[in-house]
Amino acid sequence: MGHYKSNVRDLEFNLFEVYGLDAVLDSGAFGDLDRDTVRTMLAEAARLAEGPVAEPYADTDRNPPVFDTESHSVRIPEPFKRAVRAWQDAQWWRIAKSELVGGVPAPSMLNWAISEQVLGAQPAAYMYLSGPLMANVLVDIGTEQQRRWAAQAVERNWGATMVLTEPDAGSDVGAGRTTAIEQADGSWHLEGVKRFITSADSDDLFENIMHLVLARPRGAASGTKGLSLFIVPKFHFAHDTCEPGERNGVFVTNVEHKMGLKASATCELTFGGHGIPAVGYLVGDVHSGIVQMFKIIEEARMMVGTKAIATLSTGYLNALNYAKTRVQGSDAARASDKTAPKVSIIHHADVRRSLMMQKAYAEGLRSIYLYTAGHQDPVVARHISGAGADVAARVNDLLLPIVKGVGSERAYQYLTESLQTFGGSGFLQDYPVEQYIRDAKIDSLYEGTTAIQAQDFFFRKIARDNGVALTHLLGQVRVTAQSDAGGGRLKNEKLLLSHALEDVQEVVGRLTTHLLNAAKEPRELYYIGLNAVRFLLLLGDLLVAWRLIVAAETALTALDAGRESEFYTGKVAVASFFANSVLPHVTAELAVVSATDLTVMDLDEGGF
Ligand code: ST9
Ligand code: FAD
Repeated sequence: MGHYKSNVRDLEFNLFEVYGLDAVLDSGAFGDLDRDTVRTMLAEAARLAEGPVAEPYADTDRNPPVFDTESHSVRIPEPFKRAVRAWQDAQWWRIAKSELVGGVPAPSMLNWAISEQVLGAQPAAYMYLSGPLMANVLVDIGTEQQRRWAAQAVERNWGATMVLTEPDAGSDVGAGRTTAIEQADGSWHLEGVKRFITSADSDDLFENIMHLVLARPRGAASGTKGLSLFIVPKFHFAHDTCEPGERNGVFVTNVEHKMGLKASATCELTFGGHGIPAVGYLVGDVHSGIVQMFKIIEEARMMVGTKAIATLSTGYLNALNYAKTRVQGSDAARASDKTAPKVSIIHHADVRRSLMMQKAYAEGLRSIYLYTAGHQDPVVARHISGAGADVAARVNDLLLPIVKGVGSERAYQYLTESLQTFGGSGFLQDYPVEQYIRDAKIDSLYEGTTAIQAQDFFFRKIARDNGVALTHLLGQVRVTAQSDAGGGRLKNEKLLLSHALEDVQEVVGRLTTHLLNAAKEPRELYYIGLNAVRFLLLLGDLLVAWRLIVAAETALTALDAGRESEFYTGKVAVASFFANSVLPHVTAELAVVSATDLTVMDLDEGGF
């Protein structure tokens, strides 16, 4: 058995018992797909993820890909390549993709439920296998010819990258200096150096690689609005058959040495620096690079959040396993009795507290990413929250920074609790948790740091949306807080949820006032900057509590019907524990927001 522990039971619980996905499937919205088929798919994905895909996880960390300076290529260890191919051969990428690239109709929820498993077992494998995902986006944004290339790219097994970052353009993508020069035949030559590019070379995994690159045509405006998106292939290819030919002038010029996620090669990529032009093709024949790239970024942010949550889940399940078997000390209630039997550490109150927090975030955040995915299909969104297509899209946009920003921050924070459960053994490489922590740290950094997610959340997803999606979402939270589902047994939890909801709304009101005041006094924006991450995290806590309480309502119904008591009692207990021990902090966070002043903004740098 490898390191990865999936949680198919919880995935099924969410999909069918909480979200009632079978009702949508029964309506025929996704062809013949039915509940039994979905269950078989989840079980098969788990078998693969826990087995051959997870197998070389530690080995690839200790023996990561190596860069060959002479040939500008990356050599990937064979065991890892076998894991990648095992997942690739199962063809899970087809789920919920366009039929133009060989996809099959399915709910986005199912796609992400299956993806969670590879993202927990071997996240870098998912990233190397992004070719079909890129092709699926190209179907949306490409020209007719590029759509044909997209279909061929899948058929012919091409890899893909997303290429934005430069040494002086990280969060500030608009500062990018890579230049594009138009050629007489309509193609472009790119010149510049990009940094931190994931999978920019991948040994012999793929026939070719499509780099999707942001560059600035000569003379275009500064900032993100002046950027255009180009397809730059590793090998030139025949435009009708896609048969690869000569090497294009784009070369990997370095591979980074990293804290974690070492299986994923992070490359410096140089365009036109080796005497051969780096030929590119303008995507969609339009200069709309940042809008087009955000289609990919949205997909990637969902991936990063799900990866973090998947890692927390397997960290928790490994810790739980250990806590049941590690014997140390005796029951605190028998502390004075020196003859009391020794117990496993799960008997100790502090271990239980810690495990419950891990469970709460792992399961609450899973429910949130599935809810988000549910709003990526109008038919599913209507079923889950009554949202029409327009509101569903806005809710998805609103929740992406929660999945990505809160998912990554809480996963990293609570993976350290998973490690703590192992005591000193957790610090060793005998167990997977220390690697989980190293591999998950990147999730709060790439695809927009947490500060960027928090600003996106407030300025774009709330203020610019005029609060439409937030009102819909908080309306759903209010329905739960006010409903008598659970027959009064969740009364206290719902009262706490109600209070937290009011406090969150008060925070939104305060931040909005600062935004309005900023029209006259721009320094008012600092109040938002000082509180943006706090606000993102506290809204995340409200939503985790909400999803756990909804799960507890479902569990109580199942218990009343006399079903599977351990799983369901756990659901009720974790909702109660989280509401009681976390929701009161929302009030404290409101106090912090209210008391914010600009002292730290006025402080000279020397005072830090
Ligand atoms: C990275 C990769 O980190 C990590 C791992 C990837 C592994 C996969 C590799 C393989 C990929 C291959 C492809 C496969 C496809 C799928 C893959 C899945 C795995 N929503 O506010 P403004 C737009 S990559 C939508 O004025 P600034 C919008 O058009 C590096 N659109 O800001 C807007 O115009 P308007 C990731 C949005 O000051 C325009 O941008 N790097 C959104 O100009 C300008 O916006 C980052 O993520 C949105 N949320 O620019 C950079 N936001 O307003 C992080 C903006 O008129 N930095 N737009 O509509 C940021 O996000 C900055 O805030 C900024 C600022 C760049 C947007
Ligand atoms: P900076 O932007 O310099 O940020 C440094 C600090 O300042 C952060 O804490 C940040 O939150 C803060 N900060 C910056 N600006 C602001 C602001 N306006 N308000 C508040 N705080 C701010 N890029 C790609 O294009 N393609 C890839 O495939 C890719 N893969 C990657 C893989 C790895 C392993 C890594 C490490 C990076 C990858 N990246 C990739 C780049 C990644 O997206 C950037 O690292 C990220 O966007 C942050 O940019 P930066 O590192 O330059 O940090």
